[in-house]
This record gives sequence, structure tokens and C-alpha cells, in this order.
Amino acid sequence: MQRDLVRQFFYDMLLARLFEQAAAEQYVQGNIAGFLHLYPGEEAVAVGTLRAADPGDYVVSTYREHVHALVRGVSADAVMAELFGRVGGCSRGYGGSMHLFDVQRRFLGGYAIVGETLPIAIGVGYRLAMNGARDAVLCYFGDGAVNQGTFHESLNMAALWKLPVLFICENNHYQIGTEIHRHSAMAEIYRRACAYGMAAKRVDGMDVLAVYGAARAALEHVREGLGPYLLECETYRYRGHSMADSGAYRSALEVAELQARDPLLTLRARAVEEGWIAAAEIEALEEKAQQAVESAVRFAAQSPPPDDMYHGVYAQPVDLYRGQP
Ligand SMILES: Cc1ncc(C[n+]2csc(CCOP(=O)(O)OP(=O)(O)O)c2C)c(N)n1
Ligand SMILES: [Mg+2]
Repeated sequence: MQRDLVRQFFYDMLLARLFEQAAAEQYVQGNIAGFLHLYPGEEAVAVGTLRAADPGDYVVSTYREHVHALVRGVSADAVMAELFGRVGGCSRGYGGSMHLFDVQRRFLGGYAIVGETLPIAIGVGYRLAMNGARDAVLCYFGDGAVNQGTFHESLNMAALWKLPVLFICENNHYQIGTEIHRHSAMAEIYRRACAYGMAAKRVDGMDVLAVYGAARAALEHVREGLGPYLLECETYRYRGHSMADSGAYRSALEVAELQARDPLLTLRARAVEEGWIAAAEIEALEEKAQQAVESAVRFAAQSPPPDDMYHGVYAQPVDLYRGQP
């Protein structure tokens, strides 16, 4: 394994963890409104898959997408400011936590509706296939989306038209408080791909190296024009579904078992053991990530709120009070 890559994975996951902790604190202090869905525990999925992607690829993500945006290269400042609803945010403060967007980085959102990302991804994939491009679409969704009609409709069309879409299921085993065995007759999600003759694999989503390897192979398949691919990443979220949920429906034992497999701590231990990263370097990376997050909070707090709530709503500038363009 290349040392630079491991260092990158470690930094990405560390920044992700600290960023989300800071977001939780800012939410409690009242600086972030609305829903806030955090990602601790799941970092290896976003980092492993997005580091396997090319800059030309498109990314369509859910409402649990802060880390996807960060790994894709959206600055911590722009993500935090968006959470605060400020003009310095990547959606200029109009989107908030669930609607991050960055067209330059081909980061196409941030969607709040369960199962919404799949049809959007196949629309983008259809365009790419028509143009004969080698770019791919990375489409994220949770285990809770796989019984929506859109999952089946999208997998069918993507397979039928051999669209370059990598479907990534972030299977954290819960749809809010409902465990997967209570909502899915077939809990091995990757096996559903066979209904559409689609290639698929299940990977340990707590192991960033495993996720990266699986995502590289899957993207290669997609780019070769062999059709879409379903990658199921088994993972776990350490916090509740959102800041409004304590997660009390899970036993302390279950949480502790999964915390023992913490993707960030596991990588750190392995990297030191294998000599991939020196202990002193880890400290320096921790310091750097901490500073990036603190600076993001300062940036967000200083950025003003948008002064026109109707911006982007109408194609033509409209004088709302007189009713005419
Ligand atoms: C169509 C639709 N139904 C219900 C909801 C309410 N809802 C928001 S998140 C969620 C659970 C989704 O779980 P999952 O897909 O596993 O994603 P996770 O939150 O675990 O990342 C539900 C039911 C919604 N947003 N959209
Ligand atoms: Mg889930």
C-alpha cells in the first residue's frame, strides 16, 4: 500500500470525524438549524470510494453527505458555512446541511428524499453513455432506500442501458430506528443486483483499504463499458440518525462492539504498526485537521446570511411585490 495514499485516507477520516464533532457542537449552540445527520463511524465508505474516483466523475449523495463533499475537495469552510446557512457556503447558504452542491467538483448534491439519488444518477449516467465518456457516476444511498421503487427502477434501467453508474449502498443497518432485519426480506443487499444481471459485491465498510480496493475494481468495470455495479458497504453510525435522535433503540453492547472496529482508530493502529505513518506525523496531521475545523467554524460564524431568499427560485428576476419581471 502506498504511504501517501494511507496518509491521505487517515487525514480524510480524521478531518471528517472532527468536522462532524464540531458540527454537533455548533448545532447544540444553536448555530445550525433544521436537521443534521452526522457520519461518524461511516468515514471509510466515503473516503474509500471517493479516493478511488477520478476528478471527472460525478457524485450524487444523500442528506448524510458532509464528508462526501469534504473528500471531494469542497473546503471545510464552505461546508461549515453551508451548515450555518451563510453566503460563504457551497450552496451560498440556500441549501443547508442536506443540500450541499459544488458543480466544479461535479458534486451534484445533497438530496433529502430516501431513494432520490438513484434516478438522478441514472439521468447523469445516460448523458455520459450517450457522449461515450469514460467518466462514471458515484451514487450513494442507505439501506433504507433499497425497498423504494426507485431502487429497482433505476437498477433495471442502468443495467438495460449499461450506464456507467457505481451504486454505493451505505448499509449502516438502520433506517432511523428500524434495523435492517425488520425492514428487508433480503438483508444482503448486494445480492439484489442479480435480479438485473448486474455485477455486485459486499465489502467491509469499516476498512478503508478494503473499500478503496473494491471501489477501484468496480469503477474499472464501469469505465470499461461493462455496465453498472452495486457495491454494498457494511458500516455503522455511532450517533443517532440525526441530532434529534439519541439512538436509544440500540444496545450499549452493540454500539461498543462496533466502536471496537472504529475505522479511524483501526487505520491509525495499522498504519503505525506497518510503519506507513510515523507517530510524530500522526500528531502533526491531527493538529492540521483540528485547525482546519476551528477555522471553518470561525469562517462560518463570520459569513453573513443570504439577503435574498428568492434567489435561484425563478429563472427570470421577478419583482415579487409588483409581480412582473
Ligand atoms: C421517501 C422518503 N420517505 C421517508 C423519509 C424520512 N426519512 C428520512 S431519513 C430516513 C431513513 C433512511 O435510512 P437509510 O436509507 O438507511 O439512510 P441512513 O439515514 O441510515 O444513512 C427516512 C425514512 C424521506 N426522507 N424520504
Ligand atoms: Mg441506514
